[in-house]
Amino acid sequence: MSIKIALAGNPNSGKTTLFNALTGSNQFVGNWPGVTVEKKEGKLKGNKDVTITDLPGIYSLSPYTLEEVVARNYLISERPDAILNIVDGTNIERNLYLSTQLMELGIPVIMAVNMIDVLEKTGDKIHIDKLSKKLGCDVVEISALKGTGIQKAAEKAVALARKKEAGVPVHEFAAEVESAIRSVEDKLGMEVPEEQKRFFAIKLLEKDEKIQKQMKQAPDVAVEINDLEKEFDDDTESIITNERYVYISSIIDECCTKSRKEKLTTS
Ligand code: BGO
Repeated sequence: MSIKIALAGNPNSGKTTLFNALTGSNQFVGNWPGVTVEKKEGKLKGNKDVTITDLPGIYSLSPYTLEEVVARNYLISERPDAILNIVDGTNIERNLYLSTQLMELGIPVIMAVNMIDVLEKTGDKIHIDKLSKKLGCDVVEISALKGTGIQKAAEKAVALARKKEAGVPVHEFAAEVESAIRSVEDKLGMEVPEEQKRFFAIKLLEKDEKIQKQMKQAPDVAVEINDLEKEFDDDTESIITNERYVYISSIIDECCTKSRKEKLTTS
C-alpha cells in the first residue's frame, strides 16, 4: 500500500536537511499547481511505497502568504496519511505555533524536535515525554544535520500513517472559545468530514475568507463571532492567536528547562 507523508515546519527548522537525508537522490522537483512555489517530493530511502512531500516552510496555516495557502490546501484536499512536523528545538516556542494548528487537521502528526546537537551543547533541555503528553502526539529528538534519530522519526511516521488514526487534540482553549467552536462544528454539514471539523470551525470563527469561499455551503457564524468578540473585547482572530500562545506558554513552562549557565548570564 502506498503511503503519503507530508513534511511540515517553519522556515529554517532544518526541513530541507531532513528531506534530503530521508530521500537521498530519490527526489522530483516541480511547482505547486498554478503557483511558482517549489514542490519537492521524494521516496523514503529503502521504502519505494512511501512518498514524502516537502511542504513550503511556513509559520502558520493562515491565509496570508502563498506558501501558507499552498500548504494548507494540500493538507485539506490531498489528506496525506501522516504529517512529520519538524520543529527547531532551539526556537521551540515560535515553532509550536504552527504545530498547534497542524494538530487540528485530523491528520496523524508526529513531531521531530530538530537541532538536538545544538541543545546538547547549550545544556537546554526539552522533556520529550512531557511534550508528547501535552501535545497528544509522538515526539522524537533528531539532528537532521548529523542524522541522529531520523530513522526512528521516519519509522514512526510510516507506522502512524499505516495506522491511519489521527490523535485528538488534547488541549482545550478557554471555555467560551471551545463552546463557540462546538457551536460552529454543529453547523458544518456533511461537506466537512468529522475529523476536519475543528480546523474548519476555527477558520470560520477567524473570518478566513479563503476557507469560506472554498466551502460549497459555509454556515453563517456571525452569532458565534459576535458573542466571542463581546466577551473578550477583541477580534476573533486575535482571541484564537492568544489562546494558542497561552497553551504554548504552558507547554514551555512544563517541558523546557534552560541551562543554568544561560540563566546566570541573562539575569
Ligand atoms: C545552514 N543541527 C544543526 N546544528 N544544524 C542544522 C540541523 C541540525 O540538526 N538541521 C539543519 N541545520 P535547512 P529549512 C548554515 O545552511 O534544512 C542547519 O529552511 C549555513 N549555510 O545546515 O536549510 C542547516 O529547509 C552557514 O544551516 O532549513 C542550515 O527548514 C552557517 O540549519 C540551517 C550555518 O536548515 C537551516 C548554517 C550556508
